[in-house]
Amino acid sequence: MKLVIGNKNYSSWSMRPWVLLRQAQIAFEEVQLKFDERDGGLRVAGIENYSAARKVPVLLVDGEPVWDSLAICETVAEMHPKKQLWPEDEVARRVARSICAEMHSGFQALRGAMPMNIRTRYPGKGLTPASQKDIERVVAIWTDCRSRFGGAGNFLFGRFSIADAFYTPVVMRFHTYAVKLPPLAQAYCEVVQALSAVKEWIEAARRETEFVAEDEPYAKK
Ligand SMILES: N[C@@H](CCC(=O)N[C@@H](CS)C(=O)NCC(=O)O)C(=O)O
Repeated sequence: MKLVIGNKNYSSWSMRPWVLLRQAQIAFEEVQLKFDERDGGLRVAGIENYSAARKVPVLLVDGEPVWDSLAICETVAEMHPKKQLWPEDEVARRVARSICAEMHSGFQALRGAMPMNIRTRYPGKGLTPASQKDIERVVAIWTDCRSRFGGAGNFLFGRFSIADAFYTPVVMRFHTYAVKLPPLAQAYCEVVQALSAVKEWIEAARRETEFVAEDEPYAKK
């Protein structure tokens, strides 16, 4: 399997399946392509060799592309049933799927106002009434999952699952913009940041030097 990703500092969609595969100890070859803004809009240099959709991430299974982070995580879960990447309990699994879908198709205000930018700190930036509403919804999701399904484990559904991988980029955003969180949400952020896969991604993101203007609304001009 090959996983095609973008810049580790900026590509929140790429981070989800990468963290999932690494944390679950599923072997894969990483292919990193970089964002290119030279012709005006943002594109991923070289992506046409991997996917007609021209976006990262892409998972290549025996050369066949699977694109879109949710489809990739579903595929990985199906290929590795013993890893239990979705919660085992049926009700928990339905909720886990719902919160991943909600993250996948929603939270536009949070995404727009607080783009993922791991190596930088912008405390207090990006807080608008709309992004605040998204933050409150994330906190409500985490609180509900931890209290109903967390059990003795530290993750949303006890053990690490696809749901945690999906919310990891949000944890990165909360850190960059120093979002004030209630204790349960703060504790969950710390658990996610302590994961070996997340630490590895963060270290690589910090070493990157490319500047992508589209993802840098708060950089000094
Ligand atoms: N829903 C897709 C979104 C993928 C996406 O928007 N990727 C961005 C980078 S994080 C991208 O490839 N942008 C390049 C472009 O739009 O040309 C997923 O979950 O994989």
